[in-house]
Amino acid sequence: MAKKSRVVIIGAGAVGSTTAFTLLLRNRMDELVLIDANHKKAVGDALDMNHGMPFLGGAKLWAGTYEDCAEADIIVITAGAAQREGETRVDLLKRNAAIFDSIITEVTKVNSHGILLIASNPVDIMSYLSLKKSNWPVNRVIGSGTLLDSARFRYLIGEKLDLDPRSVHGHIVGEHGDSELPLWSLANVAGAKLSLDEADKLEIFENTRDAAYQIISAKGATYYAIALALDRIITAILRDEGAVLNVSTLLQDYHGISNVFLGVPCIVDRTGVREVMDIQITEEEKALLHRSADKLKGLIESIGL
Ligand code: 6V0
Repeated sequence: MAKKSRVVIIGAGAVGSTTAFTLLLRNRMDELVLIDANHKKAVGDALDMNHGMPFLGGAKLWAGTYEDCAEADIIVITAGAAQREGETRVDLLKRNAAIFDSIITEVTKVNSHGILLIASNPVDIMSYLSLKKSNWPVNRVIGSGTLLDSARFRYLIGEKLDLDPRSVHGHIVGEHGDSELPLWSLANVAGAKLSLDEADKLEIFENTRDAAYQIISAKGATYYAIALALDRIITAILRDEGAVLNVSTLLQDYHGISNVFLGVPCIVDRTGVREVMDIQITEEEKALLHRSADKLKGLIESIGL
């Protein structure tokens, strides 16, 4: 009998439970496990979603424990404190670093073959911490990176040009956060440059970069689009797609940047990040990418990682 595919989500809060529901709706795996420090919440979510099983695709779902990570193909970490209104992602760092330390210890006690997919913020640093703590190969520790930001960017460009965002190609790279940058030099529709002036570009980028602040100020948290972005990465892994996605990975000699996780276009398949794409960027974009890398390196150093 073929091995069952299993995804474990650690942190059944807004992001974790919405991701679980998205995966179930799209019938992505055979088994889905929810783990949360608040076990009662995970039990409640599992019950609620299980009651929809007659309308879904046949996956098994339960609220579990770390023992369930042993058979997991992908362990998604969405645990931690959510960004508070006015709080930068970086302010979250110290609160989430301690939580991660214990989660990675528990996961690696029982699993050494899976893929860690990190979404908790600041995601690039949490991914770096997960790599160091797990000691797993670099390709198997992935951050959601700037995939969500790139989706927001494509949506906003599409809105401005009255085009379907799926027809818009565009990349946000760097930190998932304030120092991220748009690669305007690569943005296109069917290979054609975008007809946007500098004011349009600035407005689109600022609304992309500040989207999380806008949503958090309106309703306290963001979870639908990130759940879809996580679903996209999970699908690329489980189906061995070789999809190009802007995930966060440990860069080595990437436009002169090493030893830091940043969101850049990567090829994602069953092995995790199979390859970092070798893309041409302008000198100005390179300088901004270095600035983003330097910011994250400074933070990593400041907490003694
Ligand atoms: P939430 O709704 O507060 O959920 C967090 C969950 O984690 C709660 O259910 C907690 O009980 C649980 N938790 C806390 N500590 C532990 C632990 N040690 N073990 C297991 N579970 C634990 O937060 P929300 O779901 O809104 O956000 C979760 C994380 O995702 C935050 O760090 C957000 O900043 C981050 N996001 C990342 C995005 C991205 O693009 N990468 C996008 C949106 C949110």
